[in-house]
Amino acid sequence: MHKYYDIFNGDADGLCALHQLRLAQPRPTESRELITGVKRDINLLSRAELLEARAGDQVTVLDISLQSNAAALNKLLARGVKCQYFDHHAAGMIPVHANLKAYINTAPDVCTSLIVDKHLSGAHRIWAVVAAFGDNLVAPAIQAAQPLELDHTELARLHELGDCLNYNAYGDTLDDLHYPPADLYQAIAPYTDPREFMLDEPVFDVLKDAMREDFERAEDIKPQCSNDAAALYVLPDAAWSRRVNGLFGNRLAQAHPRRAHAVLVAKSGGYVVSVRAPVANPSGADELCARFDTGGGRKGAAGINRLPPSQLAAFADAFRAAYR
Ligand SMILES: [Mn+2]
Repeated sequence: MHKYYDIFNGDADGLCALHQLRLAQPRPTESRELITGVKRDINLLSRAELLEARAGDQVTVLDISLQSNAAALNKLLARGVKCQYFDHHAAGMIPVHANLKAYINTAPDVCTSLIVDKHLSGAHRIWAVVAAFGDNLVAPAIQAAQPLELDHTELARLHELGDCLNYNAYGDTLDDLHYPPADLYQAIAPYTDPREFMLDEPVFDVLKDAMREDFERAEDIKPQCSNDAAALYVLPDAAWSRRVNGLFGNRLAQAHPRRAHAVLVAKSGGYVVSVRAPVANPSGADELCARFDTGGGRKGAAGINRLPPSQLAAFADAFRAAYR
């Protein structure tokens, strides 16, 4: 019997993309394997489970960059494994192979769940709306929801669900998360309607409360330095810091669009740094971070994987000088 491997990013977009697809095209549980992880864990095609994949088996990949998985993908294709690939991240060269069907769209107003929605002709649109909200694509989410004729309260609830599913995926390892994403997928899998899921399952309320608590902890932290142009925060070495730092940075950026933000999370032997340039002038973050070892990123948002404690002061100076 052939096996089915469903490989998906553990965030709202990955979960909802797979959910839409399997509502429309169910797979037999006994021959199916789920492969997922924390949001940042994107090298999923290199997982050991896939070493057993053989000719005729089917792999479905959702919401992880093809570029980052190209070598592993090519090996699977060469072994005769059939691959369906849905994604909106930078793809690099898409292999041309009889065993590969790729649905890639890197437009900034598209997420993987919207790509799957198009593939399924809108069959489970409401889950694509949840995912688009989760990926912070608010306007596309509202646009996609038009034919569903939802009222404002329902839309706001779907937005909250998207945020909660997305929040759950942030952390260094599965231990940081409230729910392993595979379990969260199994929890939503029986529901065709997210509104029923929110009413019937405790998961939504658990995540909503946990997210609020994490935010309250972050808001208690005073910035190490702050002026009109730049603010720098250091969060402690704790699971809640790793869960909330990305969302905390987004919220700061939205609240202060003319200010640059650096959010550092302490980690044994240094800091993980994320820098967001001012929303009103998104530039310079990549250059600033690239001046430090393990630094890099995009103009508007960049980071340093590991900043040694001895360089904290130098980083703070460079950050303030870059955004005056
Ligand atoms: Mn996504």
